[in-house]
Amino acid sequence: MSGEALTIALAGNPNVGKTSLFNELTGARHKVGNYAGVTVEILEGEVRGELAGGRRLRVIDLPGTYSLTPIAEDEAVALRGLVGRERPPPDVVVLVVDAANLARNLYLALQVIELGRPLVIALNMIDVAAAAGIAIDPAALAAALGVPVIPTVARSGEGSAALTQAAVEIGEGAPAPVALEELRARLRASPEGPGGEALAGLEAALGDPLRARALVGARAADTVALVAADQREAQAADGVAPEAAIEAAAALAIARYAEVDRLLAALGHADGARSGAPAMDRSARIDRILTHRVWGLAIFIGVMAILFTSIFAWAEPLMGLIEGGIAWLSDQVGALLGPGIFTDLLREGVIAGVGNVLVFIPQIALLFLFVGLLEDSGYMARAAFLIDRLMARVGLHGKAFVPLLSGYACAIPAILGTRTISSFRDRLVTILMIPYMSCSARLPIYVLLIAALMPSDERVGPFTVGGLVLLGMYLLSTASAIVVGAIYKRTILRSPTPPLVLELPPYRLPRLRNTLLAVTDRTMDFVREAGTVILAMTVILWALLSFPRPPEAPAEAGAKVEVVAGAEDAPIVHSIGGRVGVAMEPLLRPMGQEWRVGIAILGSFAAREVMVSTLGLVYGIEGADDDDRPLREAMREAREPDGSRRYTPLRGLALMVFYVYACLCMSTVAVVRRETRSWRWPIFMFVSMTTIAYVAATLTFQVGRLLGFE
Ligand SMILES: Nc1nc2c(ncn2[C@@H]2O[C@H](COP(=O)(O)OP(=O)(O)OP(=O)(O)O)[C@@H](O)[C@H]2O)c(=O)[nH]1
Ligand SMILES: [Mg+2]
Repeated sequence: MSGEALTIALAGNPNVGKTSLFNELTGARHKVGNYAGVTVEILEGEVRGELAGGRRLRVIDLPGTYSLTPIAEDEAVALRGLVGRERPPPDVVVLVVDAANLARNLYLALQVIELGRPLVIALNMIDVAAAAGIAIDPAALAAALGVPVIPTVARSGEGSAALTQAAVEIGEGAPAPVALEELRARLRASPEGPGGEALAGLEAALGDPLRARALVGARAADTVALVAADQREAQAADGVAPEAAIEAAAALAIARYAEVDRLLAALGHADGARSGAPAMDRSARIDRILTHRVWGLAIFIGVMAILFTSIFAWAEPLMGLIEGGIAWLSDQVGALLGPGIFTDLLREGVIAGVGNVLVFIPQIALLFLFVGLLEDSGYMARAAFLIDRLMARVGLHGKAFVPLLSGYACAIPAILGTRTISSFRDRLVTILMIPYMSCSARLPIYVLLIAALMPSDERVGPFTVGGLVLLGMYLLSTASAIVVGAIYKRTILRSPTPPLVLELPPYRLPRLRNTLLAVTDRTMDFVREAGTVILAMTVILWALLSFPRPPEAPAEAGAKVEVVAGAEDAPIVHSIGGRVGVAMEPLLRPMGQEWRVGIAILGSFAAREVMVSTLGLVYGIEGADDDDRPLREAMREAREPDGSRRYTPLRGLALMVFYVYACLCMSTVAVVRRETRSWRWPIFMFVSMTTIAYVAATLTFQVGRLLGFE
C-alpha cells in the first residue's frame, strides 16, 4: 500500500454524534452539543495511531443534514463536502446513524446510497437504543442495506477501531455486497405520471438510473451545480422542466419512505422504532414541566439566576487568590529590579494590565462550564423552545435562538451558527442581533463594576445583589437583541415568518470530561488573548499614559491643557493618553463618566477586555508605588477633591449599559463582513450599536439622577 491518504467523510442527520466520533478518531476537541446544528463548517483531521499498510487516514466532519436537498447553508456545506466540491470527494462516506431513531435516519441513508459513493454505516448511540429497549441487529441491517454496519458509542469510543477498519477496506475498493446491488435495483424503479416521465428522460440521457434520481432531486431543489459530477450531467438535469423535477422529487420521496418502511419491517421494527422510544417518553414527561408556558419560563429564569449568583459566589475565593498572586509578583519585580522606568513598565503596565484581566478567569471558566453542561444535557434546546413564542413575535423561529444563545460565549461562532437558518433575510436579522448578546468578554467589565461599586454580597432571598445585577445585564442584552430583531424584521429586512422546525433532543447526562476539556480550551483562548492582544495594547497604552512625564514636559504641556477639577495635579494628565482622555471628557459627562473611563473606552475598541486592563493601568500609574490594592478596591475608594465618590453605583450602571450595546469587537465586524459578503451590514451594525450605546448610557445616568439615585 502506498502512503497516500485515504479520506473518509462523516455524514448524517443532525445531533447523531458525528463530531463526537470525529473527536474520538482524531483526538480533536471540536464542539459537541445535544442539539441540532452544532457543526456548521467542514472540520478536518487525521486518525490517530498507525494504520495497517502505513496509510494515513484523513477524516472530515460534516454539518448534519436531514436530506440531500439542502434548504439552509449548513446543509449545503454538508452536501458540498459529501460530493466533493471545494475539495476532492471523500474515498468513503461514513454515514452516522442514530440507533434510537433508525426510521428517520434511514431516509438519508437511502439518498446516500443513491449517490453511489462507497459507504459504511456507523450505527451510533447503541447504548441509548439498548437502554430504551430498541434491539437492532447490525448484521441484519447490513444485510438489508448491503452496506457494512458497525455499532458504535461515539462518547466512549466503542467500535471506533472496527469502524476505521471497515472504512479502509471499503475505501480500498472492496466490492459492494450483493444486497446493495439489489437495493439499488429496487431504487431504480421509476414512479409513474409526468414526474416519472421526466425521470425516465433523464435516465435515458445519462444511462444511469441512480444518478438520474440524485440529479432530479437536485433540479427540484435548485442545487444541480452541487450534485452534478460534470458538464454533461449538469446540462441533462437543466433540461428537465422545474415543475416536472419537483413532481419527480416528490414521487421519489414517497418511494423512499416506502422503502424505509419495507426495511424496518424486514428488521422486525415495523412500528416500534417509529413511535416514541422510552428515552423520548421520559424526556417528554420532563418536558411537560420544563417547557410549560408558565413553569418552564419560571424555571428558566431561576436556572439563570442560580447560574449568575454562583458565578459570583464561587469565583470570589479564586479571584482573591489570583489577585494575591499578582500583587506578590509585582512586589517581587519591584524588589528585584529597584525603581526605574523598566520596573514601572513591568509593574504598572504588564503586570497590572494583564493581571487585571486574568483575575476574571474563574468567572469566565464557570460561565463556560454552566453553559456547556446545559448544552450537553439538551436543556438549551428547551430554552430555545420556550423563547420561541417570543421569537415568533419577532417573526423569527426558535432556530435563531440557538446561535443567539451561543452569543453569550462569543459572537463569532454564533454568527457562523446562523448558517442553519434557511432564509437569507432571517439569517441576516439574526446576525445583526447576535452582537447585542453579552459575550464573555463583557463579563470582566460587568464583574469589575459590580464588585467595585455595588453592594454585591448583600442577599435578596437566595440570590445576591451582584448575581441579580449581572442577570439584569444579560436580560437587558437578550431583550435588546429581540427588540432590535423585531424592528429589522418589520422594516429593512421584512420577510414572511417561517414555520418552526425545532427538534427537541432527548435529555442526556452531560459528559463532564468533555465539558471540562471544552472549558479548558475556551478559557485558554481567553488567556491567550490576554497574553497577546491585551498585552500589546497594554504596553502601548502604558507608554501613551506615561509620557511625557510632568518634569520633562515642556512648558506648553503644563501651560494649557484643558484640565478638569481635581485632575490638575495628577501627572498622568500630562501624558498623551491622559490629554486625549481629558479632551474627550465633555462627551462622556452626559453619561456620567470621567476621563479615566474615557481612556479605557478608547482602549476597548481593540478588544473589550482592554477596558479593564486600561483602568488597571491608569490606577497603577496614578497610585503610589507601594499601592497594590486590587483595582476594584481602588475604584471603590477613589474620591474627587471635594470628597465625593468618583464612581457611584449609578455611574457604574450607566457604564455597564454602554458596554451592553457598544460594538467593540473588530473580529465580529470582520466576520459579519465575510458572512454577508458586503461592507454595508458591518458598517451599519457598528454605527447603530455605538449610537445606541451612547444614548442608552446617557439616558440611564440622566434618568437615574432625576430619580434621585445620585
Ligand atoms: N449516549 C450517547 N450519547 C452520544 C453518543 N454519541 C454522541 N452522543 C451525544 O449526542 C450529542 C450530539 O453529539 P454531536 O457529536 O455534537 O453530534 P453531531 O452529529 O456532530 O451534531 P451536529 O453537528 O449538530 O449535526 C452530544 O450530547 C453527545 O454527547 C453515543 O454514542 N451515546
Ligand atoms: Mg457536529
